[in-house]
Parts: sequence; structure tokens; C-alpha cells
Amino acid sequence: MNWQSILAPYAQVVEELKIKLKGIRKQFEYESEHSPIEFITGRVKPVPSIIEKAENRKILLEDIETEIQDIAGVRVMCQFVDDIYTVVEMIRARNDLTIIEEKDYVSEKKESGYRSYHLIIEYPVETITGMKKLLAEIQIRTLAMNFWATNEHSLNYKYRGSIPANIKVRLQNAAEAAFQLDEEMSKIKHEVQEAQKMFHRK
Ligand code: 0O2
Repeated sequence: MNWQSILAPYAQVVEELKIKLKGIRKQFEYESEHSPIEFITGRVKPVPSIIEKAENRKILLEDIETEIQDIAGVRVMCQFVDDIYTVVEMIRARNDLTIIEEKDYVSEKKESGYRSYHLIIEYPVETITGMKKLLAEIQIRTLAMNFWATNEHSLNYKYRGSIPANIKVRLQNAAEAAFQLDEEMSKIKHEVQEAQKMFHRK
């Protein structure tokens, strides 16, 4: 399999999505308004991870492009939980991509404690052989959700996918603590905004 030529258009998708989402942030900055986007990262799934996922899910290598939806992955980090839904709305309103699937793990956390909003999109990309519609995954989460997911992901890697039961419980508790921090920050923001409104009225 010529992985380089298969993955090149996916790298293009990641770069284009990053530029477009960064554009949203810049526009909010120019307007001196709060940006729902704090920062963006992106990656093309490494070949060993693609092969591992295909093997685990009994996906034939010729089907990976249709069956593995996150070969191109972009992550959007937000300050507040509300911002996640603002970003989702902004992406829904775009004409340069099509949303195929939405998974709201923000309001329905996963058993591990994981929270994030996932969008599977179809994105048209121009290649040297013409236009191709490729799948990509956009994960939208707060900074606290990202902190938790990053640490949990590396622990999972360390324990090769089977984290001991007691550590799992502690991670679930840590995920809850991270979410409470998000909620407290949202309350503080709301109270400050209300106070500012009262101040301006006076
Ligand atoms: P990596 O290394 O991050 O790329 P799918 O995997 O999309 O075919 P699934 O499992 O239903 O099907 O998708 P889901 O649950 O939406 O998860 C896809 C991605 O979300 C994962 O990709 C992770 O990035 C992230 N994710 C989901 N659950 C967890 C979790 O419990 N902890 C952490 N840290 N991340 C999670 P990959 O391919 O697993 O891994």
C-alpha cells in the first residue's frame, strides 16, 4: 500500500480545516469579541494506528477510507462549555463541508468519563487527480476536557488499553472534577457579565 499517496490528501484536509477554523478566531479578535475558539490542533492518524484500528474492527485495508472516519482529525479547544455549542452551530452553518454524524459526549459522557463533541464531516479537497470527498473528524472540547483526555489517553497507551480498575475509577472522578471546574468557570463568567450590564445601566 502506498500510504504516502493515500494520506497526502488527508494532510491537505487537516491543514485547510485548521486555517478555516483559525480564521474564525481571528475574525472574533478583529471585532474585539470573545472567541468561542481558544486554539486548534490537527493531525493525520499515524499509519500504525490506522492498521491497528483496521485490525481491531476487522476492516479490510481497501475499506479504510470509508470505514475509518478519523484519518484526518482536527481538535477545537474552547474556554467555556457554551462555546462548544457555538462552534458546532457555526460549523453546521458552513457551505464548504457536510456533517455526516454528530456525537454529543459533552451532555452524555462516555463510560470512561470522556467528554467532547464530535462531528464527522465530508470535506471536498482538490487533489492532482481531481476533487475528492474525504471524511474527517472534528472534536470540540473545553480546555479542562482536553487536559483530562490528554492524560487519560497517555495512561491508556501506557497500560496498553487496559487501565487497572482502581485507576479507572479515579479517572472517572477526575473527569467529573474537570467538568465541575468548567461549570464553575461558566457561572463566574455569567455573574461577571451580569455585573457589567448593571454597571453600564447605572
Ligand atoms: P486517537 O489516538 O485519539 O486517534 P470511531 O473510533 O470513530 O470509529 P467510536 O469509537 O465510536 O468510533 O468513536 P468515538 O467514541 O467517537 O471516539 C473516537 C475518538 O474520540 C478516539 O479516537 C479518541 O480520540 C476520542 N475518544 C473517545 N473516547 C475516548 C476516551 O475514553 N478517552 C480519550 N482520551 N479519548 C477518547 P481513537 O482512534 O480512539 O484514538
